[in-house]
Amino acid sequence: MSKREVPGVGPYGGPAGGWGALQAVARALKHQMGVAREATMLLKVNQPAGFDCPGCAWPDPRSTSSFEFCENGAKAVSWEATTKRTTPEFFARHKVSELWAWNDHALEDEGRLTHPMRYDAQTGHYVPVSWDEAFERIGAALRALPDPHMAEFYTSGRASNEAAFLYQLFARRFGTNNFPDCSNMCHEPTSVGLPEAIGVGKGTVTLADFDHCDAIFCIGHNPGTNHPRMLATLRSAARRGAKIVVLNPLKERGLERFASPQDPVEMVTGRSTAIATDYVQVRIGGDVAFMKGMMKTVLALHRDSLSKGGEGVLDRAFIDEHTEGLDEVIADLDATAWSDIVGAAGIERAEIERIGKLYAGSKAVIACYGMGITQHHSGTANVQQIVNLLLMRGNMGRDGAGICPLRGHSNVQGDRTVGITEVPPDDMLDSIERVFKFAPPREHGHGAITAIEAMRDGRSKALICLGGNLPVAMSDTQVCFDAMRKLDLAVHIATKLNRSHLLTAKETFILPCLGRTELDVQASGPQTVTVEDSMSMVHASRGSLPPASGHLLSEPAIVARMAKATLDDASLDWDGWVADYSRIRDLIEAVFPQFDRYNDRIQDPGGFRLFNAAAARRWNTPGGRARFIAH
Ligand SMILES: Nc1nc2c(c(=O)[nH]1)N[C@H]1C(S)=C(S)[C@@H](COP(=O)(O)OP(=O)(O)OC[C@H]3O[C@@H](n4cnc5c(=O)[nH]c(N)nc54)[C@H](O)[C@@H]3O)O[C@H]1N2
Ligand SMILES: Nc1nc2c(c(=O)[nH]1)N[C@H]1C(S)=C(S)[C@@H](COP(=O)(O)OP(=O)(O)OC[C@H]3O[C@@H](n4cnc5c(=O)[nH]c(N)nc54)[C@H](O)[C@@H]3O)O[C@H]1N2
Ligand SMILES: [Mo]
Repeated sequence: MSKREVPGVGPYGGPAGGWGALQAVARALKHQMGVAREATMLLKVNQPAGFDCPGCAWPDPRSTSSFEFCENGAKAVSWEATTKRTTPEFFARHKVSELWAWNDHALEDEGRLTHPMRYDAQTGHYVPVSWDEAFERIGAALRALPDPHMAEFYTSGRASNEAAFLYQLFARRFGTNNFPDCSNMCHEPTSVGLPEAIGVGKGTVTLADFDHCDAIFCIGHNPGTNHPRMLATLRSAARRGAKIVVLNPLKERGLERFASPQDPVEMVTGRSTAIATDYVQVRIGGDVAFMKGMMKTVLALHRDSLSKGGEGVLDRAFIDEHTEGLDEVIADLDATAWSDIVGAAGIERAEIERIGKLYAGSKAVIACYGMGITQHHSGTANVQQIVNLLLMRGNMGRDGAGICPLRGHSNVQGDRTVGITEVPPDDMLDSIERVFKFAPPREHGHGAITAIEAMRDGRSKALICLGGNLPVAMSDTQVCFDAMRKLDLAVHIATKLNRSHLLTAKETFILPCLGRTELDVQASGPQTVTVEDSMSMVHASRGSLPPASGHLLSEPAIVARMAKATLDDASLDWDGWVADYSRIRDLIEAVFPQFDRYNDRIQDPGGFRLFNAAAARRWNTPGGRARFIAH
């Protein structure tokens, strides 16, 4: 491979974190916010009485110290709490066709949207519109569709549980399960692969498990830029001597060395902590093969031990009581030649065996993974191979062990939990029917890809976006852009301007909403929302900044008013629910029993953990057992 020079990019020898990170934060803050605002703001991130950081979905330590934020969290907060504004005057100055030539960063960097806007095709500008008129026109356009399945309800993973729940209720009452979701582009192999294997589509570990494991596998994710608070967790695991094994084709600096900005000694002395004890530069797409080599090694060790009268290396008691399918996997391992494994993994046999032995010699192992695993053709196989590896040694559902998918957006997991899914399970629909006394649609709806296809082919004519930047986030952007331009109705509930908003339909609206950092006052007073992190912890989030503009509505309020303007069902008390979000939580609890005593339990600053059957070694699979699945 030849090296290509990239202007401004060179080798970096320092650790991740440290002063470099703090300087970057300082620059971002100066660029986006006044000086007084930022300091108080950052002290409230991920604090028991503050708001949930919109930066990522890594959980918060229970005993949150003076501050718990990171370089990227600070940037994400300042990006939302910026003092810059995208006003009606801005839209009067710039035609949509002119804005199209701006880059994506420049569009968002104009700052927070301040007024509801409607696209005016005559002039090519966005023009202000009153909330009443916007909702009336949106409702009329939705009602005019010949079939409810011609509307798509997209969710980006930042919406709170409360907003997302009202949103799915609105769409299902309207008559469709069309819920394309950012999760379709992100952890879909987790949502599909994990339930088949262990009966739940979520990770099984808690933050405390990281204190008890003796090895952590970091497979295809990059905490240095994407979930930097995880580096503090990895750092303390490294310091107590846990092995940290990285599988990644690229050397990611944050996985090599980290200087904690929260550690005075490291900051003053310039020292840092080594993170990875073993860094394996596996070939792109070579993970299934590499792990197969590890499993082959574990099996060989097991047989060797048995032949010498030992107990073996496989966790037989766990396997016998809790799993099925190991025989097929063993047959597959025996039938696979090392030369094929080495070729596909791009790693020498001796090195694979060394890591296999390290795994076999560890008592409690956590496997973390991200987009390097999921964003592949073989994503589901990748995820299930990680499960196979863990099950061999009973590394599931006990202290210090389990699987840890690193979710992306800060509430992408919560949104799914409260019903944002195009493939709704029957028991959820039954509950909705029981609680709300209407028959929700049963047929499966569109995910992100099928939604775009339907828009491209003219089968879908309306798109509502609860945040996000759908056509830009999807691959095949040109197809998505063309599809967006064929719509009758496009509605964007957003904090900032982005390219999606410039792909105008016959009727197009930008509806500006409050962000996480902002005070949300409704009829009953200031409101709290709730979110769920990567480890199934649900907790409260309350903003405190004055809203970016006096014209903003909250996401639950926007969804509710859209629903009211569209549906003809007086039994749904949209106004009452928005007046007091604890009533929305009561509804969530009524539909999803795992939210039992929801409003009580979020009084605890750390929140509560949703029951995770696999973590309790209860397997919601057809056979009632965790499944080895050969790949
Ligand atoms: N600052 C910032 N933070 C974010 C986001 C953001 O936009 N900005 N987005 C959030 C979201 S939505 C998400 S999903 C997460 C994503 O966070 P990550 O899951 O960390 O995703 P990537 O940045 O895509 O990193 C993928 C890693 O996998 C490696 N990789 C690539 N191919 C392979 C392979 O075949 N095998 C293995 N083993 N590794 C491979 C790459 O080298 C890279 O290190 O970040 C979240 N955090
Ligand atoms: N090329 C490329 N494409 C990718 C990825 C990649 O790494 N590379 N990653 C994929 C992944 S993992 C994901 S998860 C998707 C993400 O896809 P999306 O979630 O659709 O995209 P984002 O860029 O995160 O959305 C940013 C927009 O969300 C809006 N926003 C921000 N905060 C809020 C809020 O609090 N409320 C509301 N209503 N709106 C808000 C702002 O208007 C902002 O412009 O992209 C996928 N696509
Ligand atoms: Mo993501």
